[in-house]
Amino acid sequence: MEKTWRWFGPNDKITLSMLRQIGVEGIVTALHHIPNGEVWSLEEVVKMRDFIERSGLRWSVVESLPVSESIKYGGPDRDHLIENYIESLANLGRAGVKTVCYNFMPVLDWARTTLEYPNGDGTSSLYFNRAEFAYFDIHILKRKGAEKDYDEQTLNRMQQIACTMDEAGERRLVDNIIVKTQGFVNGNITEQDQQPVEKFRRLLALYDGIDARRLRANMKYFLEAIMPVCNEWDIKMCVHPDDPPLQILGLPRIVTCDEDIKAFLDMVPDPHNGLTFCAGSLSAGAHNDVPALARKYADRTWFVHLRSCDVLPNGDFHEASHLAGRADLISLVRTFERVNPALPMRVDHAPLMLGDEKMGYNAGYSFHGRMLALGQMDGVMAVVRREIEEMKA
Ligand code: DNO
Repeated sequence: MEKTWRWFGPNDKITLSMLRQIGVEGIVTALHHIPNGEVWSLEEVVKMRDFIERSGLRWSVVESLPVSESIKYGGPDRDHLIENYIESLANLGRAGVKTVCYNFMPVLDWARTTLEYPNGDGTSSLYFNRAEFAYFDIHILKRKGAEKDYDEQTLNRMQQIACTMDEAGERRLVDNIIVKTQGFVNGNITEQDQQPVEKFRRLLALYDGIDARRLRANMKYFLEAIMPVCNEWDIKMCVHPDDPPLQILGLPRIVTCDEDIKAFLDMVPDPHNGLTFCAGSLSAGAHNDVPALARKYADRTWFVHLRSCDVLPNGDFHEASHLAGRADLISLVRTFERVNPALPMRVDHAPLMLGDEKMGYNAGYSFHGRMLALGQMDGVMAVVRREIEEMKA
């Protein structure tokens, strides 16, 4: 697989020359300075491409070209926003950037409750505590009917949390769940927002009456509209699975499991409609057999996120080492190296270690942690490629 790295543009503290030194081949990035919904002009795309190429790397994958909320819930301006999206895709195609990752998650891009959960060895990882999430939903957001979405055990744990919760703790939860994990991925809420919870409630309200069936129909409408430009420029669209792959906050989520993936691939059966195989997101759902999903969908996978989670009996999950956890990345590398050895892969979220915690990196995107993970995956890929060669000989 092609070794890529998510880089956040010229202001990223991790520079392209650092990435060359650690064996990165391709860059995954976006035009983060262009507001959601606006056209990515050819000039801006070429500027970014050339900046990357001057360092001896290539712009392999766009992550993400964000799908505006209104396209997802089917607002009155969706056709105009889809036109803009098509124009951005055409400009990417003209510039030779042909793999585009996006997601179709309403309101929230990804969710964690703790960003620095101590691992016991001095490093820390991202963590999703189901009971803390319930506290956010029920006590902070005060969503109507939220209690019925949680089992008794989670509600009991939540009561314990409520006994010791204070203002600072509530602020931390809001910050982790809807601010720090969102802003840097062009999400709906940024660090500048003064009233994040109010804004978040207004966003949730946009989905009143939108169930999974409607959301899926809107996804189909969007995909059918963009397939002609994807065919013209051979652009591979790859949807990112919902993270976590669960129903949350009363929102419909439609890329969470085997049936969902099958449904969206079948509803627009064009090879340009494909998947970002995010092993981390998928492994956070106890219902997903990740290696089996990889085998089943490798031929419609255009981009891979290598990351692994462990799910605890109480429903919490945390991000594991890239060589451990439920995702079984060794098995995944075997599958993808066989089916498509040119497939771009990047290591995804990794622990904070060796001073990463002082650097202010975007949540999940440490330097040392990701470098270690890339080294681990590089080793696995080298062994697997050797195995494949030996089998052919
Ligand atoms: C989080 C990422 C997501 C992902 C988008 C793709 O770290 O995995 O933000 O980039 O969902 O659209």
